[in-house]
Amino acid sequence: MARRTAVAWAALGPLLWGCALALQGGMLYPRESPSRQRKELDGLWSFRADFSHNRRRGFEEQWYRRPLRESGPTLDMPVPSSFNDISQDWRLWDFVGWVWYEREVILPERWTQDLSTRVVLRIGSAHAYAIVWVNGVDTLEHEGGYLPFEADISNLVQVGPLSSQLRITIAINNTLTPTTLPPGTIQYLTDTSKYPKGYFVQNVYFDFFNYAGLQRSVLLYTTPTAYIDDITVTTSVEHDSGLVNYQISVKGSNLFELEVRLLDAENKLVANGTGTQGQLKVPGARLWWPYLMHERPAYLYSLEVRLTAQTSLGPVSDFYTLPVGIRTVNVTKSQFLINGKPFYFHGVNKHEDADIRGKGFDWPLLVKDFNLLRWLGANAFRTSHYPYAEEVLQMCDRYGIVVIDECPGVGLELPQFFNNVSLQNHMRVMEEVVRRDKNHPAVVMWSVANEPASHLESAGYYLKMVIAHTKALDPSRPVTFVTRSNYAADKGAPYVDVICVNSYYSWYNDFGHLELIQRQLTTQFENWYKTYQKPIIQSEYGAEAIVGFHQDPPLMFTEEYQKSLLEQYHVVLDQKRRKYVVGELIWNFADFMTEQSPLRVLGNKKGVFTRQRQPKSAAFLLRERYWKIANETRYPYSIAKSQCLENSPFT
Ligand code: GCB
Repeated sequence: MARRTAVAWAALGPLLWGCALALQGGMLYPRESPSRQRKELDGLWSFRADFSHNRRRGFEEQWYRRPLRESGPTLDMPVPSSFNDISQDWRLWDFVGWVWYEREVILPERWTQDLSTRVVLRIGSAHAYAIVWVNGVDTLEHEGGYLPFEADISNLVQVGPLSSQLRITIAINNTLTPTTLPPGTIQYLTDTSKYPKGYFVQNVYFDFFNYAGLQRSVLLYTTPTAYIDDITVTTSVEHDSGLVNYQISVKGSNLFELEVRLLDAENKLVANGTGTQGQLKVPGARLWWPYLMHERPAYLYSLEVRLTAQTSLGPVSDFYTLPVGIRTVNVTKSQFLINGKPFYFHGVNKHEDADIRGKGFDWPLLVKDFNLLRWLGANAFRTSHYPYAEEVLQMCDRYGIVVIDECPGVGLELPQFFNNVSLQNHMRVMEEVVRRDKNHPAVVMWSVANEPASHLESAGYYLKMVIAHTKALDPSRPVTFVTRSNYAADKGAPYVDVICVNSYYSWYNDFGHLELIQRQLTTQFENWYKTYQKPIIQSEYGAEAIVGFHQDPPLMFTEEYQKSLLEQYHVVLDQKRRKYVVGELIWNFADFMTEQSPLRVLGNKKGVFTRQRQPKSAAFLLRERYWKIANETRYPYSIAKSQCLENSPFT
């Protein structure tokens, strides 16, 4: 029965995409091509936080109208980075309200003179609400951090001889409200014996520091005025052929031709087509396999799209190349299948934060993290608790690291967060996530939320709607949310494809009683499976360890306790993974910053690596385990390799 369901799903894959809800406008990653140029605006920006009483002085004095330095003092602020940890001004650490960024840019002459060039300003993310002015003109607004937004600014830059000088001003507000994602509340403290007049704090309902600012790259790029706006690719496998279904949207012309070529990794043409949609057949296709699941993981083809279009200024051409991995994803009652083979997630949960850059995107950190993931033998992670930078997903595609892509639906703890405005917003955010990440073979499942109050009736309806919407947007991937509710109370679980459950036995309950874990975890799995008969992922488990703290027999917060707790979980995971448990994701890959609280010592210390990416004892335990599991689950099966625990195993 289970097998039949999986096969039916696979067969429907290509058809289903045709029925997917149409998304308005594309959000293709800005790549250079013969018709497209990029200009990165990373580096130092001018910066000012608006400390005025109502935080609105910047608007009252219209700081965007002239260079920021003319309206008051500015700080140097690196982009990308969070602003919180950069300055010695302590007020910036947990500043709430509007901050202002500004950068002056000189554009290449062709961009401003050639009217068949379209100039786009793209902001990788601005947490949490942003307003953008170009040369003082209100150009763009966006709600929500962690996702890109952009505007065509051609008509602002193609206006005269001096137009090559550009001033970009971005005001960003990090206030979270009951309807933002994640939600938050502002609390005014009115007891004047304790607090000055107008004193307020921002309450968040999640366990990571609310870093803010321009945390990903800002860039300008060009396309011709008629251009490839979006490409959607889904893949399936028929016998030994790979099928690549594509759909392309073009803007700026109705008179155009599209040529599509699929090249293998050696640049050899393997299939081609024309028009806005079609199917490319690749006989003997090499599949995209996860890291360690197969000897040759992460094979990528390139889909080259060439547009030739008529415009009022004459003919133009546009080129875009999209990496494509051919793979299938299916879920049965007890298995998660990639390319028809059972896949076991042995991986981590991450955060994007590290050091003084906060959540600022950083190439050395990215590469280090991927080296550590491979060292660990991790084949997967969840983007807890928000979508990560696009460059992260590109690395996952290339390295074969499987991703559960989570939206910023974290901290949905209070009943008032499940209202209609929030729901509409949540659905819009899922549209943005799917629009951005739909073509990554590494992304195998969407997660719409982390630990919402899913025992509430209102949450049940809310989750049902968000999940249904996400499935309508992308029928090719399973959808989940991560729960910590009791199996009998959870109102959202009926709608997910995979049960993702978090538990912290012998950490948040029965402190120190490691001997209870096996009993409690076994009960947890059995109850969930009995009730839903769906595959289960242990989506979080772990314990805090402060690096260098030791005690034997183990006590909480020591490296020994963290290790022993993991070992207890592993006993049960080993029993259940042969049945219906399809994954384990440790909480957390690395220590990370949180708000200050008596429960946190300079942040959350559940990392198996420190915030500086050095291993704790638990990292070695996990490494041995993950390589062992990899050896057992590899396809096609080959004898365990002794070199697995060497430095460059299995490439
Ligand atoms: C959780 C949350 C995660 C926290 C973690 C903890 O359940 O999903 O965001 O950081 O527990 O360490 O408490």
